[in-house]
Amino acid sequence: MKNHNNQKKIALINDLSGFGRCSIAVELPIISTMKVQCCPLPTSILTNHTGFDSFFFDDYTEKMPHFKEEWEKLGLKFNGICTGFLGSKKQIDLVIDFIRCFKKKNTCVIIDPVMGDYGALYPTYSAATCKRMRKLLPYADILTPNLTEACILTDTPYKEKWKKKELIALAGALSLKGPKKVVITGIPQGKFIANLCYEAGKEAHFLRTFKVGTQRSGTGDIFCSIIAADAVNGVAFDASVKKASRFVKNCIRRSIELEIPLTDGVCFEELLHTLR
Ligand code: PXL
Repeated sequence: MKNHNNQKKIALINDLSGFGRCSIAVELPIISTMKVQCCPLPTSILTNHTGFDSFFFDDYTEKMPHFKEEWEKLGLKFNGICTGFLGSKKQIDLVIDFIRCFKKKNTCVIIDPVMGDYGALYPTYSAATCKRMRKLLPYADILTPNLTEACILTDTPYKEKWKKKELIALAGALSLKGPKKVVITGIPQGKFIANLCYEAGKEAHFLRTFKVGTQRSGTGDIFCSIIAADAVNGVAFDASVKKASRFVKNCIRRSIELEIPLTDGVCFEELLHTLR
């Protein structure tokens, strides 16, 4: 019988940046390629992401409740809810509202607590927004912070060098706040980049890939969208983390070949077919 819910779908709550390959602009094609219907709910619209010297930012907070109302009328059911860049405290409260409305027994909530990188906050994030972000953690099934975000969320001072034990404790502290699965991304370990894969009740482990080039914008969003699509497709968490890190690494490699500026993210379009 025809039904809006015959195919797996993810509600994607994130910004739409016209240039710079991040958030919805990368997550939508990836989730679609992985055979999951993607329903975007924009939090803001930007000409280009905030890593450029200049950008125009249009806040979408006031329009966000319409999505919840109309999608409820349509009777939409989501297998996944995936959140990313949020512009204000009010937006975080609206996201909580949305999750409360649409999270059912089989809905996986994936929260990418986008707040900063390299020990610093993104320019649109205030200390108050970061504090409010912690309120989202109890609703998360999967959390995908980078090292900077993991520190902010646990009130841990950021530093460059970490012992494995300290990182596992950091992931454990995050997991205690809600998410059963946590992956701390982009941990520099000499020639490698590691992701710490933590599942409550299981032994934590580090998955390492050779570092290629420097970190680029949007790679966290690519990573998170693969984790989200895999989660609703029932792929094991560590296999999914491996797939996501390998894909990001290959995208960075191709971007170096094509001499893509760091601000412009990665040319994932060239490799999208490998996710099929
Ligand atoms: O990739 C994270 C991200 C998402 N959205 C916007 C950003 C950034 C990082 O700079 O500026 C608008």
